[in-house]
Amino acid sequence: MSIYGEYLPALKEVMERIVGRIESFNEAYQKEHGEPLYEHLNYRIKSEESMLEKLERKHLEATTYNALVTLKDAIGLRIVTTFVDDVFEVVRLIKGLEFVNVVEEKDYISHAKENGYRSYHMIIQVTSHQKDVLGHQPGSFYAEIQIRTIAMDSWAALEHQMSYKKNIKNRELISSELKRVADELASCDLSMQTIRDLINRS
Ligand code: 0O2
Repeated sequence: MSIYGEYLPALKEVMERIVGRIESFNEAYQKEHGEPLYEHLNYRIKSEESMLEKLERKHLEATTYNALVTLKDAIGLRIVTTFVDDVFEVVRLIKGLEFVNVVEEKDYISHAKENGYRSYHMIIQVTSHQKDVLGHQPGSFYAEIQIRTIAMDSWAALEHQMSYKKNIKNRELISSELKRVADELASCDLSMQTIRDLINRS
C-alpha cells in the first residue's frame, strides 16, 4: 500500500488543476506582453521513497496523515522565471486563484538564507471535490510551490549536489564560494531586471 493510501488520484488531480491554471496564466501573459511569464514549470508528486525518507528525517511516523497533512509538500511545483519581478507576479496570480488558500510563505528572495539560497516558497491549501484524509468531502490538499529565477534555480541545483555528498572535501571552501556566487547572481538578477525595465520604458 502506498504512503498516500487511497489519495494518490486526488493528489494528481489537484496538481493538474493548479498546473493547468498556471499554464493559462502564462498563455494570457504571452498574448498580452509578447513574452512568457515564466521560463519553465516542473511539478511532481513526491516519490514514495523521498516521502518515507523525509518522514524519517523529521522523526514522523510513516502514516498517510503525516505524509499529507503534517508534511505539506507531497505535491510540489517549481516555477522558474527569467526576471525577479516575474517571481512576484506569479505569486500574486497564485494568491488570486479561487480554490487556493495560502497557509505559509517564505520569501527567501527578500531575505536570502545564510548559505545564499534564494527562492520564494508558498504552501497552499487547495479545495477539491474529492474526499481528503480527514474524511471531509469536498476535501483539501496541500502543495508546495517554489518560484525563483533561472539564476537562483541553477545555484540551488549546484548547492543541492553538495548537500547530497557525505564525505566531501573542502566543504567550507565550497560553501563560501557558493555564498559568493549566490550574491553575484543576485546582483546580476537585479541588473537584468533594471535593463529590462529600461528597455520597456524606452
Ligand atoms: P525535499 O526532499 O527537497 O522536499 P523548515 O523545516 O520549515 O525550516 P522546510 O520545511 O524544509 O523548512 O521548508 P523550506 O525552507 O521552505 O524548504 C522547502 C524545500 O526548499 C526543501 O525541501 C528544499 O527542496 C528547498 N530548500 C530549502 N532550503 C534550501 C537550500 O538551502 N538549498 C537548496 N538547494 N534547497 C533548499 P526539503 O525539506 O529539504 O526536502
